[in-house]
Amino acid sequence: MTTTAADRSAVPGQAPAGVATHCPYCALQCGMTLTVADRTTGLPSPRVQVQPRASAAGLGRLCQKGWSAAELLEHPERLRTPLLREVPGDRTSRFVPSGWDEALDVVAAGIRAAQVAHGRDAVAVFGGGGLTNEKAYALGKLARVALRTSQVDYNGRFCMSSAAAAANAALGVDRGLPFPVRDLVGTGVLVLLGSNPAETMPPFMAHVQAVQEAGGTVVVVDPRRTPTAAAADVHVQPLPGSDMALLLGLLHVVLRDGLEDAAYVAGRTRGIEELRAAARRYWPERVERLTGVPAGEVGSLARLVASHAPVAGGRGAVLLTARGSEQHATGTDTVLAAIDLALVLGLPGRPHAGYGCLTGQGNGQGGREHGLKADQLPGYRSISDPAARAHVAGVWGVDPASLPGPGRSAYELLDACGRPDGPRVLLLAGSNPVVSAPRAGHVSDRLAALDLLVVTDLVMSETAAVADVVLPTTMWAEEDGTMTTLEGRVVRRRKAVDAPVGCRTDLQVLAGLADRLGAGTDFPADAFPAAPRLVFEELRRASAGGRADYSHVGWDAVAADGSDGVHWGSPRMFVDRFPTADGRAVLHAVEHRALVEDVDAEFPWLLTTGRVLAQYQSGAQTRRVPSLVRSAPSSFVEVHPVLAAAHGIGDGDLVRVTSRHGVAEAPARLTPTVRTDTVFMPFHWGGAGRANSLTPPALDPTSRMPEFKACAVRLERAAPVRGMTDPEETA
Ligand SMILES: Nc1nc2c(c(=O)[nH]1)N[C@H]1C(S)=C(S)[C@@H](COP(=O)(O)OP(=O)(O)OC[C@H]3O[C@@H](n4cnc5c(=O)[nH]c(N)nc54)[C@H](O)[C@@H]3O)O[C@H]1N2
Ligand SMILES: Nc1nc2c(c(=O)[nH]1)N[C@H]1C(S)=C(S)[C@@H](COP(=O)(O)OP(=O)(O)OC[C@H]3O[C@@H](n4cnc5c(=O)[nH]c(N)nc54)[C@H](O)[C@@H]3O)O[C@H]1N2
Ligand code: SF4
Ligand SMILES: [Mo]
Repeated sequence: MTTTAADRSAVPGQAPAGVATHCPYCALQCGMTLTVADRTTGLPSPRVQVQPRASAAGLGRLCQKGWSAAELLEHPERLRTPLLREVPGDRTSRFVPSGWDEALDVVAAGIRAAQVAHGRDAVAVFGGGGLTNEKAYALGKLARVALRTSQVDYNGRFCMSSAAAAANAALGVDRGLPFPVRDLVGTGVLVLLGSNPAETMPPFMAHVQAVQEAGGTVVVVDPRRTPTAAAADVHVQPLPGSDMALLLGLLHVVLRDGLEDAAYVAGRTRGIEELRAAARRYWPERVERLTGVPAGEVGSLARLVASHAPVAGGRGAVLLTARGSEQHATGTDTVLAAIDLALVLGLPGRPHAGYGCLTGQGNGQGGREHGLKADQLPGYRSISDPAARAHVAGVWGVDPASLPGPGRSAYELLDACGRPDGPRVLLLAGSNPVVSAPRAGHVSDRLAALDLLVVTDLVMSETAAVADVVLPTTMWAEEDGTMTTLEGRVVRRRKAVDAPVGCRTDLQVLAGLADRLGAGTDFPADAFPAAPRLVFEELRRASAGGRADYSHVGWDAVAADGSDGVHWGSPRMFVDRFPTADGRAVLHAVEHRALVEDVDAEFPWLLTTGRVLAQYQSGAQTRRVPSLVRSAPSSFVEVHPVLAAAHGIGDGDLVRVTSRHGVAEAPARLTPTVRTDTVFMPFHWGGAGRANSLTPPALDPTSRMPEFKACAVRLERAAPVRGMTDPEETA
């Protein structure tokens, strides 16, 4: 392990001045200072105290999740020892504690047996966008070098893959915000397409408010009147899954009325003629039929946004997408349409203007840059590109020909588990797909069909609970590393306290595994260091010259006192050119597509899903924090009173929601803020209230993003079954 100032000050029982780090949860990565209470003078709880610390994106604020993050460190349900099944191979038998050597030997033996019998791809790796850059890099490398499997992907596929695919195709690079977040202040109009930062990134609302205070207009496009929509100046409320038609309608009006930036379009883009032809077919009345947004609103929104474009003498317009518009089987084309609109109005590369995607997980950006995605190598390189393979193989000290090719995307990988041609062993770290994957009932069945499921986690997540081997890992305040924020800023995570004795860092776990797998293969014996700094230095070399190039980002610069991190690439991109072959951005003539599984007489309503403020993702962490559970104790179904009355459903009644893929039950929350034809469920809970029991497996053809945000359902009032309890519901 490397020793840093923070390490040295983290002596148990000694109170350091404070360790500068960042929140473990979302992509805003709000700054925090941790102080460790001196236990010799009593037992303050929690032992680690959190204080907000100024950072560019978080502005010295924290949300409820950040404030309470340290409560999990000493939680009684923290995993503190490796666990094996009492009867090996029998997942109905109970977990028994084991030593680390024994557990890692079992995993290595399982891997070897599967690969000997079924080939290299019989072992798969599934990671997460909450892992540090170093962990993401090492996990991707383990897959390619030690396991030599093509079967590796991660939950970022469920998150920003549509925005990533679109940005790469249109702009030549994929960085959530290609401009600093502070650029927002001063913009004339900010359009949030399917984003609810009031609940998902509360401190970000300070930036939104600053736009309004400087005289700018904020527009929210969301089927629900969320707290964000309520704070906006304009709320547009389309049907779930119809954003692309809405954007094509805006393009129609802009191009029809000659509001585009003709010089920018001519000088900096390609493809305007095809786009013009496509947009011509989306006149506002047609768009009204497809989206439910009145034709007049389509016209006025187009004129509002265009009036703030630089070509109209405006101060700038910013279009941001998030999961509401992206998590669809049409997600990539929807984002392409948003980028089309930004380009036609001449926004990207201009001050207070442009297109961006609000990333999600703590390291949602970095997670996809270092080779954890099925088709990518470090530096955001394509695994199919011979030059990229040669460069990375050189850094790894292996033969380029030994590197596998592209593998399956996240859902396809989970769906293939246990099938004759699919993975037999799955190593999973940083995700809880039993709760968070689409068609989760089916995904659980596939996991059950594996020969060996190995889960590394902090707590007994719903996925860990069905594993053969569970490995306990350290938490954010117990380790060093780097994370990359929504604006591409690489920031330092610092160790403040020692982990419980039985826990190991993910890097130590990977090093232990690689050690056991190394015999008889050609990768160097010291290829998997457990020290984050060494991994970071290697990651910089592996990324050098790639699309996401970290070679200029120094570990010490990121860690310098008072540093707010270092951007990879330039903070504001596209000023003079786009990183495409000819320097121009590419316009895409996209076409509206109906839902893959649309509503019909049997399933007449649309379910959309998302988040609440006090729970995070699959809830594995936040459902264990008492103050958060008090704020958000269980799953629910948001229903408009009109729709509820038609079904005889009252507020608080248990509702049964049925889709073509499963059933879920949760109490009704009656509210006029949701469309009358749409219901909403948060996805943070397992058990009966699991939203993903319902979601369809339809995937975007390009990004392989699942259709999380539009699912045909029917509703009924469920008679509460007497004595029905659901241990997972509040676990
Ligand atoms: N509290 C909390 N914060 C989080 C997280 C969390 O789990 N909890 N997770 C983090 C992560 S990983 C992510 S990815 C981000 C996500 O952040 P957001 O994208 O803001 O979150 P969501 O709630 O998934 O979706 C946003 C909105 O999309 C709307 N929506 C649904 N369908 C559609 C549609 O078809 N079109 C449009 N325009 N809108 C639609 C929903 O009503 C919802 O209000 O949040 C991050 N922050
Ligand atoms: N219906 C529906 N489903 C969705 C979404 C939606 O909007 N609607 N959103 C999707 C999105 S955007 C996302 S990002 C996914 C997220 O869904 P998941 O991938 O399930 O995300 P988390 O709950 O963050 O899972 C992280 C797991 O890793 C553990 N963990 C945390 N830190 C570490 C670490 O450092 N090392 C290890 N080994 N483990 C760690 C946590 O305890 C937790 O069990 O859900 C997707 N699913
Ligand atoms: S907004 Fe995100 S990073 Fe900031 S405190 Fe909340 S969860 Fe943490
Ligand atoms: Mo996400």
